[in-house]
Amino acid sequence: MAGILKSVSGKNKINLKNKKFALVVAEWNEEITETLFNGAYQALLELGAKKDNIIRKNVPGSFELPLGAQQMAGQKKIDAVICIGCVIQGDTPHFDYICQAVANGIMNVNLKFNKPVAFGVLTTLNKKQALERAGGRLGNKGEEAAVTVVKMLTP
Ligand code: DLZ
Repeated sequence: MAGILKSVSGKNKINLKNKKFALVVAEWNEEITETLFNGAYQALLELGAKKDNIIRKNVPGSFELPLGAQQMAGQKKIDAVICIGCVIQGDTPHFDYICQAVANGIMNVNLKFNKPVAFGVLTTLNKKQALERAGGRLGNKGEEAAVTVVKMLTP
């Protein structure tokens, strides 16, 4: 077990065999979000989750992540949700509206359902910054989001 995954090993490690996860993945900037998805998915498997207990739901863009997360978190069988997205700044204030709405929306889902819902959403100034955080020199933020929900499930 490497890197950040080590932070959930040790005597407090939770058994994930019967835990069910939903990954909600935005299709915008797909090259990036697929890498984040793979990071999160592999991390869950390495931490002990079963393939059959991980479901994926695609949404068009990051703005749709809170609704997708709500649809998943509202299901009794789902223990935790990981939202995956990538918003890259453009020439207009659109970026700020999307990022703020997505962050607030995802936080609301956490609190509404009392379940971990991770913010695995890159909000970057350019594509280079996004690539650095999607398997590049700054790691994979999808993997970190998976570790976050596992830590939150740990009693
Ligand atoms: C419209 C839009 C733009 C310009 N940029 C992004 C982006 O960088 N990342 C992302 O995830 N989604 C983007 N979107 C799409 C919005 O999230 C949303 O899907 C649309 O505004 C429709 O609600």
